[in-house]
Amino acid sequence: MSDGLLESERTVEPADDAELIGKAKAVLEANWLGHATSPSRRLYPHQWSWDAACIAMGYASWNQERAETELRSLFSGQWRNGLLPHIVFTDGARYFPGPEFWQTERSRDAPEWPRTSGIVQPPIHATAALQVYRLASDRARAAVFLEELLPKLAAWHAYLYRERAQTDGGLVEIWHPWESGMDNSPLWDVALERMSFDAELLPEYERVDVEVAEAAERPSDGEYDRYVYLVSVFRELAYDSSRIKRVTPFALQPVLFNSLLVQSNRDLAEIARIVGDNPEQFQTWAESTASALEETLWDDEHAVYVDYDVEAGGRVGARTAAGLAPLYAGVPTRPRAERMVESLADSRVEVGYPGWAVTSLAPSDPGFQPARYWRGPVWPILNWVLQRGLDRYGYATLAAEVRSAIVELARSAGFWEHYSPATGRGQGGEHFAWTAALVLDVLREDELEPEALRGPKIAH
Ligand code: 9WN
Repeated sequence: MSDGLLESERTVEPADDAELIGKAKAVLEANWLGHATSPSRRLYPHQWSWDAACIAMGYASWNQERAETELRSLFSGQWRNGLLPHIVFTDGARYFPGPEFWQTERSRDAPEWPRTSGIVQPPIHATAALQVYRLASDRARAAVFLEELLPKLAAWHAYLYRERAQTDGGLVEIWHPWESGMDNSPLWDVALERMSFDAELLPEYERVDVEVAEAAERPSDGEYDRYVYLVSVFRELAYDSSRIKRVTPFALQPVLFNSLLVQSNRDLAEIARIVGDNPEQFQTWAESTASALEETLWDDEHAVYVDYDVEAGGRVGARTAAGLAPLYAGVPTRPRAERMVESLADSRVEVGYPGWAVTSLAPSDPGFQPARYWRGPVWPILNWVLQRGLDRYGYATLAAEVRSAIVELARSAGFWEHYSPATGRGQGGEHFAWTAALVLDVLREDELEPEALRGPKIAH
């Protein structure tokens, strides 16, 4: 394992863009399991749902077959009720909680094989599938792929609206912090603290993550007890959503999850048009979730969107960069978008001039911890979502600066799970697949200028 030092600290010449692309591809290759790509060989040796979607987007411009296989493998784990599991397991790899802990065989909906977890992750898959089509070298083949994926994507979204939405609104809810993709974000603190359970009665378990990554860069043991407790409730209820919905102590409507869903619905509507199917249902879903975000989750005082705690019946107090995600889906009105961009200063850190990135928690927040996972570090995915949002509203220079930060962090420290906002040092897991994939997405080989013509990357 390398030390995560900045290249400058090692006195190695930084890679130019073409070399960096080569290194990113090598990271994906090293994580290739033969049927799918693991996020990081030692820390996460299986396939993860929203990572896989980002990884497919990273493969899209140069390896159509891999991109298609990545999504196909993920959907091979889809449940009969449409649930797309957050992990599709690979036999024999070491991770907690593994298939023997999830015991998804208790549900009639889970596939016998591949083994999977029993919860979900943010829905960004239709967006990935559409990108795979758009960048494909063989469009005819990609159209056949879209035709194959459309009913599966439709079943996935239908599951979310059927099992995870309240009857009167378009927002869908999560029942576990892992479902947010931002596991130990302060967004879930109040809901987790409210949960009461007897730690003595928890099923026995042993963490593997803290053997493989720095414990100080991972969630705490107390948080893991809560994660494990929630899984034990779900498996006790045989993963039956109608029963879980009645008793789950944790139910939130996250801004990021719902924003990605809006865009995925828009992209699913486009997929339907491409293959000659009816896009109406997907457009209706997109609009209902977008309106609910506008009406329920906008925080006018802080000019950002906030999550809703369904269990407590109120808004979540913590504010993070995830609250900017509606820009990505084109949800806010122009005046709201302008105010959001003005308020960005709170959570941005300068990384590799002229780049800047948002942190997972604003440095000014008393709970900010620069190394502790989703409580401060810079995460490529949050910045990738932001740069797409900024571009969408015409902030081309700002978007390019965020892209520059994503690229420069990887260029100087390597492809890490997350980065220190203070030093740019790599943290968490190393040789990280979706970090490489997102770099490949923002720095596309087909768009590189020949060496001689290459000037400064950012126009001011
Ligand atoms: C639990 C794989 C996943 C990401 C999540 C990230 C982390 C898992 C963990 O790793 O979560 O799902 O064990 O910490 O929080 O966003 O998808 O990269």
